[in-house]
This record gives sequence, structure tokens and C-alpha cells, in this order.
Amino acid sequence: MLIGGPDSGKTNYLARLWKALQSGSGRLKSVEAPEIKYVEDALAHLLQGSFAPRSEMNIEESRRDFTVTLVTQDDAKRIKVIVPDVTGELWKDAVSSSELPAEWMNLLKESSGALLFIRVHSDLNVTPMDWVTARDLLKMDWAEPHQEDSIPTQVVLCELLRFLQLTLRRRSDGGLPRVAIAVTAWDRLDAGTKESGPGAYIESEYPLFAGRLEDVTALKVKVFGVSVVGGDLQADPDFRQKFLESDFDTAGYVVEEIDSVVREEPDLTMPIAWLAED
Ligand SMILES: Nc1nc2c(ncn2[C@@H]2O[C@H](COP(=O)(O)OP(=O)(O)OP(=O)(O)O)[C@@H](O)[C@H]2O)c(=O)[nH]1
Ligand SMILES: [Mg+2]
Repeated sequence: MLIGGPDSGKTNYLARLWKALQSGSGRLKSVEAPEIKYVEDALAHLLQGSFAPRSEMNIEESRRDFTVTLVTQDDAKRIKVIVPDVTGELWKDAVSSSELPAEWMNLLKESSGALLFIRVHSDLNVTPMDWVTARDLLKMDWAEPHQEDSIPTQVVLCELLRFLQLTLRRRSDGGLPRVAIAVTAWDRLDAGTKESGPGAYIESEYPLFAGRLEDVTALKVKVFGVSVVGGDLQADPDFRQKFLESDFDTAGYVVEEIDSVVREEPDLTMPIAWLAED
């Protein structure tokens, strides 16, 4: 299941993933390809060299959950991916009211893995005044409605993680449920930060959340860096030009860290494949 706050990169990843699943060169491919209009629209944006816009809450089309069945390259394993309504505003609302709508709750309870999105340099990332404030916010009783925009991003992340801990079920092989964290717009980071890897990025930007991740025993967590096309289509016209002249299927990458070695992979399906991996 794909989840994340507003502006966290869900739609653009989904669009890029869609193409990767169809091209079939990654770890996962799609079994059947249902036509989902907003995903096709988002992909059309990318193909034309611009990021897909933020999802609108009011458009009926963008508010429909859908499920796709994916299969591993060797046909050995089938994975059902649920994409709930993709507007992050609703996840944020859920956090500020401390309540998940019943239908999402049920979807999560049927899942044994989730992909949680966080975006590099989002204007909507809210930084806490300080550590103590963030900690107190986490401890507070959410019954009291408060200004949702004041909730620091990492507090939202901690809450989403808590929802996942409460709801996700064990895998069919008995293993712990998994949560892949996608740090999107990875291309926007400077070389040094990229080199340190996605885990270190979370630790420096979201120390409270990183602490939670370390303490979690009921979930298996892995952090990935994701760049849907490998650069910034908005801020970098030179990159955009090169992108338009190149083969879309080679654009973008995922970053993972194995035994302290950070490596880049062209396979955009990797975080989801990891969720289902043995
Ligand atoms: N540079 C760069 N920017 C990205 C990437 N992915 C997303 N973005 C930027 O992030 C913005 C938000 O991405 P969306 O995919 O719309 O985020 P979302 O989570 O679907 O947002 P909501 O629909 O509001 O919930 C985009 O408009 C891009 O500007 C990426 O891989 N690289
Ligand atoms: Mg969206």
C-alpha cells in the first residue's frame, strides 16, 4: 500500500513505476495493466518533461482506490499492490485527527507491507521549533483539535508509522510486515549528502523519526532514495533537455544501502520488490 503526506512524491513515483512495470525490465512487472486515468495522465506529464502536478482532492477520478497485481521476473511470486486515494492531504488529516478512515484501516489490515513517502526539499515539510516541541506533540492527546499545519513533518511520519505498526499484518511466510521508506526527489541533494545514503539523510533531517525507526521491533524497515527521472525537470532546464532526448525507460533510479555501501539502481520497482522479497 502506498502512503504519505501531501507533496511527498507519491503520484510521480506511481507514474514512473507504471512505466517500469510495463517495460518489464525490472524485478517486477504487471500482470494485467488496468487503465487508471490519473496514473496515465501523470505519466503523460513525465513523458512530456514535466512533473505531474499535485493531486486534487475534489476530482472523483483521483479518489478511487485501485489494486494491481504484480509478478516477479521469474513468475514465482504474485504481489497485490493497493493504491488508495492518493492525495496526501487526507493522510495528514488522518494524523491530525488521529483517526484513519475505516476503509483504509481495513485495507492496511489486509496488507503486510507499505511504502511510505517523504520528499527532499518539499516546501510543505514542516520543521519543528525544536526537538522538545516535537516530542511533546507526539505525547499529546490528539483529542484536542489543533492547527494541522503546525504539526512537524517528522511527527506526521511517526504517526503514520504508528498506524502501520497497529495495522499491518504478518506476511504469509510468518515474517514481520515490511515498510519501505521512499525518500523522493533524491536528485535534489548535494553530492555529499547523496553519498551518505538515505538512512543518514533521515537521521539528519528527521532525528525523532529516525529514532522511532530504530526502536520499531514489529516491522522490518528499509529506507530507499528515489528519483523518478534522475534530475529536476523544473529547476534544471539543461537536465530537462537531455532527458527529453534520451530513452525514458533508462531515466530515474533508486538508491539503497547494503552493508554501508550506497548504490544506485535503475530499477524503479525495487522498493516494492523488497516488500515482498524473501
Ligand atoms: N527533483 C525531483 N522532484 C520530484 C520528484 N518526485 C516528485 N518531485 C516534486 O515533488 C512534487 C510533488 O510530487 P507529487 O508526486 O505530486 O506528490 P504527492 O505525494 O502525490 O502529492 P499530493 O498529491 O499532494 O499528495 C512534484 O511536483 C515535483 O516537483 C523527483 O524524483 N525529483
Ligand atoms: Mg499526488
